[in-house]
Formats: sequence, C-alpha cells, structure tokens
Amino acid sequence: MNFELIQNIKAAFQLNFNEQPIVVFAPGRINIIGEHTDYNEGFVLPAAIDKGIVAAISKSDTQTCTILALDLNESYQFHIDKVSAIPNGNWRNYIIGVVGEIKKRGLEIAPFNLVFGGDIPNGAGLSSSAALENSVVFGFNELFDLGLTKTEMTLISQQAEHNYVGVRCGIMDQYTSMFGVENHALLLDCRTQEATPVHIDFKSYELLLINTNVSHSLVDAAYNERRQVCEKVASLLQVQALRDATEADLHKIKENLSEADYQKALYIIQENNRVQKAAQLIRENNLEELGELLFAAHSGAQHQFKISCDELDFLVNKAKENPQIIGARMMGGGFGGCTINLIKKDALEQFTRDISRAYLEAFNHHCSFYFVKLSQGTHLI
Ligand code: GAF
Repeated sequence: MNFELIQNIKAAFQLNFNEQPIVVFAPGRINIIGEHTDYNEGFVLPAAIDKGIVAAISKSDTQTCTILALDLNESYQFHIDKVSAIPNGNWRNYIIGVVGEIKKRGLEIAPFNLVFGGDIPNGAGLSSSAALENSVVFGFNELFDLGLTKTEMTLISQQAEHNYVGVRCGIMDQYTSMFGVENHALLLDCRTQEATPVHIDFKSYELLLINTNVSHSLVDAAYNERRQVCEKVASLLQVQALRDATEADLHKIKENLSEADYQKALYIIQENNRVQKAAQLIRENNLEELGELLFAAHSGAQHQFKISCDELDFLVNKAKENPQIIGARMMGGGFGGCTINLIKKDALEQFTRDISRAYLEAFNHHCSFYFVKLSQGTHLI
C-alpha cells in the first residue's frame, strides 16, 4: 500500500473541498497468461497488484460535480444531469462513463467531489483505466448506498469502457481489479465470470515487469478489430464464442478463411488451452514449465495474433537469451506496455543493468522496471 499516495490524495481533497471523503483503493493488474481470450469467453490468469488508483469522494452541496486528476494537475466540472462521452476526453470518460452506466440502471447519483491519483503509469498495460473505473463505482456505491454487488460494479466499469471510451474490452481487467486475492492469481472463466484463486509460490524467482514506455497509436482500433475477427470466425464455426471451438473444428473451415484470420483464431484456441495448463503447472509448483508457456504465448501474440511490437519483441528475445529467465511475454492488449518475466532473484541486478543499456541503444529511450505483489481487490481505506 502506497501510504504517501493516500496521504497526498487526502490532503488535496481537504485543500480543495474541506470535507471528510470516503477513500477507495482500486488495484491495477498483471496477467500471468491469457491475452485476448476474455472476450472470447475463455480463460485468463491475472492478479491484482499493489499499485493502483486512490480516489477520495464526497457529496457536493452544489449541482456541479468537480473532479481533480491530481497526477495530471487537471480538473473537470460537469452538471450531474448532463452526462455524455467527451470527444478526446481521456480520463474524464472513465468517470463520466461510470456515472452514465449507473444512471442507465435507474439508480440515483447526486453531485459529488472527487480527487484521484495513482502509482500505475498510463499505457503500461497494467489497467490504470479499469482501476479508475472501479475506484469510482465502488466509491459511489458506498457514498450513495446504491446496493450494487461487486459483480454489478465490475460490469458497470466494463460498460463504461465500451460505451464512453469506445474500447470493446473483455471482463479481465475490471474483474481482477475488483476481486483480486492477496498472493493469488485468479483463474477466471470469462463466460461464467467465476474465478478460482490460485496460490503462487515464486520460490527463488521474481516477477519482473519491464515497461517499454511505448504505446503505439491505433491501439483501441486494433483491439476492436481483433475482437471483430474472433467474432466473425466464431460465427462461421456456428459457436457462441471461440472458447467453444477446437483446433480440429477450425481446421475444417480453413478454406473459408484468410490465412491471417485463421492464425488469429488458432492463437485464441491455443492460448485458452495454455491458460488452463498454466494454472495446473502453478498448482504443481512447476514454474519452469510455466515459463516455457509464457514464451510460447509471446510467440503466438507476435506471429499469429499480431499484437506485439519491436520493443516488446526485443525485450522478450533478450529474456530468452538469458538462462536465468525461465519465461517472458508481452502482457495486456499489446502494441506497447510491459513484458512480464520470471527471473532468478540473484540474476536481477545484472539483467536489469544489461537490458537498460541494450534497450536504450536500440530504441533511444529508456525502459522501466517494476516489481509487484499480488494483492487484494478494490476496497475502502
Ligand atoms: C485489455 C482489455 F481491456 C482486456 O479485456 C483484455 O482483452 C486484454 O486487453 C488482453 O488480454 O487489457
């Protein structure tokens, strides 16, 4: 828990509104394995982390809602009855979206004051947006006594992203940020939205995240396009979602598909199988084989689903060359953000030093390193 962040948010709230707010922490997430399987109603294996968003919220005694984004030093005011997506509204749409989605369900929200900030960098693929949505919906639920369950709040956050941000994301990020369990990953069945916590003992290994510090443009468009391809192939296969198809099923309709679409669908089917295998390997404490699955997942993301980029491939290739790293892959939606690496603890110092230098030389800008703990989901503080 980042106490300095909490203090800063509380202090900024006092300074601007001079009231006692409720304060919520919503975590970001990592994903051990399972990318783009969530909207195919398949499995994912993410975990909430000890970095996230802190939001302080109180009722306002005017008709205006005032929001302060502390890290960006930006603010926004709007009338509670005028809620619609803002073109290029950026962080504003995550919050407006949650307000809009709550109202859509016939629930009443009164004007509010909100200050938020966080310690997850934007664009790192650690789901700062889901954390923001969850912190806000969770805060509103407390403040206005809305009686929403955690599952309902998760869906409100996801719908805010679909309808106000324009990304047709799956359920993984919002679910994980809401339901995370300390020291566990969640084996989440995205169809039933039921998760089994899987305890992870990293033994002599450490989880290292390396941020490429790039977020290539058109990410949202490319994401929605991938989803469309998956839905098209599922409909050709006459199944509800690609989760219901096997490699053999897909092979039967190969002639009706372009090679690119065939490979994308094949990736999803294989990735879904990898997730289930990964959960089993973690339970058996077999991190070495888990590492191999991570490398295989990256290869699929790079060559079949085509969501990687030069910077991510560079970091994963460097990891592969190093025998002290047993697995690595790109993490999240793709086209930038972080890689996740399973590395021997005593190799950390040397590797991070070497990779810093090599990355700078190759791309002329720095990469960053993060270490995270697997943590509990959204809660009051
Ligand atoms: C993004 C989305 F928000 C998730 O739903 C998921 O699809 C992920 O990309 C890829 O696995 O984070």
